[in-house]
Amino acid sequence: MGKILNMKKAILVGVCMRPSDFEKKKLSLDELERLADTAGLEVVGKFIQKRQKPDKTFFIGKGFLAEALAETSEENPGLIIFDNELSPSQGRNIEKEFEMDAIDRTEVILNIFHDHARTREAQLQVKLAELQYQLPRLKRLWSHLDREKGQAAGSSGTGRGMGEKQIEIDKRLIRREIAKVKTELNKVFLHKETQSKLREKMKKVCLVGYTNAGKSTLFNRLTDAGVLVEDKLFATLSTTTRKLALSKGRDMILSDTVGFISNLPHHLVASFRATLKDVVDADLLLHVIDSSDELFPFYIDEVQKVLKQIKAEEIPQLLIMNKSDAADRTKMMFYLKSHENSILISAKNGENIDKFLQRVDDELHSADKYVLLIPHTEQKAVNLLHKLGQIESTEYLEEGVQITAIINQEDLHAFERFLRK
Ligand SMILES: Nc1nc2c(ncn2[C@@H]2O[C@H](COP(=O)(O)OP(=O)(O)OP(=O)(O)O)[C@@H](O)[C@H]2O)c(=O)[nH]1
Ligand SMILES: [Mg+2]
Repeated sequence: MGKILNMKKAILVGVCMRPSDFEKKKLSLDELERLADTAGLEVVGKFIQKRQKPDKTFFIGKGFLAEALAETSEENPGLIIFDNELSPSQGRNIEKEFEMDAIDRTEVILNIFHDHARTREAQLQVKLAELQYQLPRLKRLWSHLDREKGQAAGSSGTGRGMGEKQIEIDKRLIRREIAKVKTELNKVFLHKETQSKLREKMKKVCLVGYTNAGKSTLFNRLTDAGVLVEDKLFATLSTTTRKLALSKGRDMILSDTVGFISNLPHHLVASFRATLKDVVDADLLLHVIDSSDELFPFYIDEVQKVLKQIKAEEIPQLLIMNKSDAADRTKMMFYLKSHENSILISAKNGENIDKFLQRVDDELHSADKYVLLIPHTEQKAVNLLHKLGQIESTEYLEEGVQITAIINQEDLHAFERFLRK
């Protein structure tokens, strides 16, 4: 992961394989530029080649890349960053041919994660992802040994290069390290499991969304956690959880968590199992969206894709259209009308926050609403219901009192026999 650190200037390149995807590809390169910027790099050129399929050796056309480099030669870039995923051998071929370092989007993201990991949990998760990314790419570091010393042995057909042996030793070391980190992470995971068992009775709510949507800003407005907020990608990497009082004495557990991004490397998703556990276990997801970005529907889809990947797509969602202060109001009104489960807020200036909390409360407890018929002889049960539940309506009928009330799951057993079918 050291390549980025020594470089300052980079060019970004991407291959677009379907003409209809060209606009999307441009967006993706803009995002890659933001990622590079967050990683401390200066982007001096962006180039997209349209071609039907990737070049086997270099991924991108050799002539195209040579031209891109010639065009930016005055800036003297030291790094080529690919928006598409490079195979280890393609990376090696480019570095050899152009005598320049070449990395892909995944490596940039891993670098940012590395720099932003502040908690032990995040650090372990990033380390696991890095090791898994390095494993198939080790050859890059050692191929020079094959060229220098191994060739004679290699040409006999049976012998193997020094580099190759070294790679195997290194691979074994890395595998051992991976196992160690996984054991550590499992401990974190088990600890979380115990913690969440203790909190089982309370409803769990999790903020999810694209990176930079404003999840942590909203979290801070609702709690006193003081989570770091930054106009940078991936400011948050580990989960912070707080108890939060809703109306009428009901509580919920709210978690702020890592943001998502398009084409999230799958190693990262797998490595972030401990952090993403809060998402998977939630009763309700608050999907925070930057509605000041006119492309927000695209980002919504990207987040849904990741939720599907981690098997959280069935959990009920509220779409929190954030940054209302900077959004196009007319457009938003139209969107809100056609999406019932959405609400417009500003985490920054507090607009609509009370209404939003009411919606969360309703959403969480709508499933806990019951109609009961309590005989007039059971006044004690009525009293208990007033104490434990939240009464919505009362009607006096001949056979008893008919009450509509919200009752917590753990109190339900006391009223089971009065439930109306
Ligand atoms: N105008 C405006 N800006 C906001 C609002 N909410 C958040 N922001 C800004 O958006 C940027 C990102 O905010 P964060 O809260 O760090 O976003 P996040 O979703 O937690 O981002 P990651 O942790 O990187 O995934 C910051 O510069 C915030 O000040 C809002 O309601 N209006
Ligand atoms: Mg955050």
